[in-house]
Amino acid sequence: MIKKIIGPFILIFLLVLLIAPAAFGSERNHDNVISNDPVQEQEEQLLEDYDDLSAVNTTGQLEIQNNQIAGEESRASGGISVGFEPATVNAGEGGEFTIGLKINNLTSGQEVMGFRHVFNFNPDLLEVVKAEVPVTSFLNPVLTAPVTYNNTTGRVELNLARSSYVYPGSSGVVYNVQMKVKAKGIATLTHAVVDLRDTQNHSLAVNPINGTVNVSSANVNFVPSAANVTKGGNFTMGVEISNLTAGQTILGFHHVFDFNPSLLEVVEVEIPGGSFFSPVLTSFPEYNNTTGRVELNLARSNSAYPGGSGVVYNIIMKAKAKGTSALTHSVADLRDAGNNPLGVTKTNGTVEINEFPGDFNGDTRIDFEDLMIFALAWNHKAGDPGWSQAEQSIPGSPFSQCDISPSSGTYPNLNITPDGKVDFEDLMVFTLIWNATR
Ligand SMILES: [Ca+2]
Ligand SMILES: [Ca+2]
Repeated sequence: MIKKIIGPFILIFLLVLLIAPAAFGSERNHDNVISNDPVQEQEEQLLEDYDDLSAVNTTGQLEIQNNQIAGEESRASGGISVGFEPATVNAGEGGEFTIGLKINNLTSGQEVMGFRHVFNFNPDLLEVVKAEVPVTSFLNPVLTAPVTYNNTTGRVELNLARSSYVYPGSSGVVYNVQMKVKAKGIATLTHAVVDLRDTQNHSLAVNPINGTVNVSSANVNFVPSAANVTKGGNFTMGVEISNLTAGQTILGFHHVFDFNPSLLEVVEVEIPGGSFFSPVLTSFPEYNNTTGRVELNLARSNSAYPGGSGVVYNIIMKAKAKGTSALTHSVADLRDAGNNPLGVTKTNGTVEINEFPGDFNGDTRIDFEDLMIFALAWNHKAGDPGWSQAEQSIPGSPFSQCDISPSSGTYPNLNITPDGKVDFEDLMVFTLIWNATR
C-alpha cells in the first residue's frame, strides 16, 4: 500500500537526486544508489532513504517534493488550526503591541518536527519592531528558529526545527511579533505559508485563521468642550465619540465622568433618539449629585459601524454656583464586535459658571433690590470710584456688575461682553432679564 502511494514519487526523487545530489548530505551516498541494479532494489533503497532524508531535508527541492507528497497523503487532522493570539488587536495610532502566532488543537500525541510559517501584513499601517521565538515557545525544545521580517513588503517568516519531536501539547504560542502602529485603519494578518511537519516530515493539515489589527484613534470628549453658563440656569452637555476608524464595529460603551458637585448638579441623563450608538439595546444611565459622578452602561442591538463621530448621550445639568468645574473622564471603554476594548483618547471638558446676570445682590432673584442697585450704577463708567471694587462708602459698588451689555444669547445663557459703561443698553438687557424671570 505504502509503496503504491509513494511509488509515483520515486521518479521525482530520482530527478531531484540527479539535479542536486549535494543537497542530501555526503554520508548517504546517493550516487551509489542511483548506479545500483536492478530497479526493484533501487526502489527499496530509495524508500528507506526517503524516511531518513525526510527527517533532515533542508533544501528547496525536497520541500517541493514533500509538499507534493503531503498534498496527497496529508494526515486527516482537520482540527488543527493556526491563528493569532489575540485574534484581534485594538491599538492606538503610534502605539505598540505584541501578537503571538499560535497553534491550536494539535491532535493528542501528535509529534512535531518543525514549522515553517509566513504571514503578510499591510506595511502602510504596521511595522515589525521585533520578532522572536520565546524560551517558552510551544515548539520547545527548539533546535533552531530564525525569524525574519521585512517592513517594506510586510512579511514575517519563521523556519523552526525542533531538537526532539515530542508531542508539544494541544495549543500554544510558537513565536511573538512586536509591532508598531504607523497609521489608522484595519490591517489583516494573512497566513501565506503554514507548514507543520510531523516526524515523518509530512505536512499536517492545518486550518489558517487570519488575524486583525484595528488601529483606532477614537476620542471621547464633551460637546461643547468648554461650556460657559450662567448660575441658576440649566444647560446640556453631550458626550461625543469622534475619530472612529472607518468600519470599526462597536458593541457597547461604558463611560464614567466626574464633576464638581458643589458647582453643578445633574438634572437628567438621556440617550437622544439619534444617538451615535443607535440601535441601542439597553442603557443604564446613573448619576450621583453628592459625589459628582455620571455613569453610562450602553449595549447596542447590533455592532455595526456607527460612523466616524457623533453624540452618544446628553447630560442636562444645573449650574449651582459661580466657579469652574472640570468634567473628567475616568472610564471610557469602547468594545468592538468581539468584545475587545478599543484604544480611546479621553479629552476632558470644563464648565465655567458665571453669576446670574441681573442678580446684582446674589440672592438668585431678580427684583426691586437689583433695580435699585442698577439705579445707583446708572451712567457710571470704568475709572469712576467704586467701578471695579466694592467700597463700603459707595452704595451700589462695584458698578461694573451692572455693565451687562452688549450681550448675546438668550437668558439665562447670556454671553456678556462689558463695554465699560452702564447706560441705556444695559437698562434694556436688565429689562429683558426682568421680564424673562416673571
Ligand atoms: Ca437679586
Ligand atoms: Ca454697558
